[in-house]
Amino acid sequence: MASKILKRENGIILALDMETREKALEICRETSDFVDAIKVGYPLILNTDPAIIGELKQFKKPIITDLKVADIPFVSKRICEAAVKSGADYVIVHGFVGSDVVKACSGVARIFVVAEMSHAGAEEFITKDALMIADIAREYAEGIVAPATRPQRIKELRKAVGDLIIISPGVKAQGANIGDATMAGADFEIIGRGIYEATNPKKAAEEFSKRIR
Ligand code: O7M
Repeated sequence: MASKILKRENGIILALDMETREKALEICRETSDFVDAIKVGYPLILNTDPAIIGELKQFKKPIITDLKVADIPFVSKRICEAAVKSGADYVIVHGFVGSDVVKACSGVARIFVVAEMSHAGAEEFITKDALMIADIAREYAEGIVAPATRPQRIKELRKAVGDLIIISPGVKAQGANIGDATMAGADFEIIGRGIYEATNPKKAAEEFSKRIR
């Protein structure tokens, strides 16, 4: 695989799940010095335009499109191709759909695979298969998504994925403390509301990055 384009400086991936382009651009302007990548997903893309993906590139950070791709290989590949065409540097793909899907996506995009999720309901299904999903990721992906809300699981997943990148959501708004995921072995903490709903997003991002580092 070519060299990784996601580099750790601040240890934060900014999640943009707001509804307007203006708010997204404002938050990026205020905080981009303190984050290492920008993650954009359905709420912002569907409320604005897929062109928002390309527009976010002005902040000179890798753009991760969080499409949690989970379709048959043919369609999943098409989704990844469209994301890359729109300017995505990475696409997030689900692993529970199986290795053929992950493989198809990895042929056309740099991918992160969701190994395990941060919400309570994740324990009903995905948690029990997370280590097997991690094995698939090891073969095809640049990294995995693992839950900051369960640091012990990050430790286990770290053993399974070796030096793959671990990106970890669930911080602040979902209850995990800043730095917990990093201490457990994650490389980046994904933070959305903790930054974009803060009274002073710039100060919040700066403080969080200091604590993580
Ligand atoms: O910090 P928040 O809670 O406002 O936002 C968290 C972001 O991380 C949001 O964009 C979610 O879609 C994403 N996320 C989770 O919260 N939990 C997961 O298990 C997985 C993700 C994610 O990024 O998956 C790729």
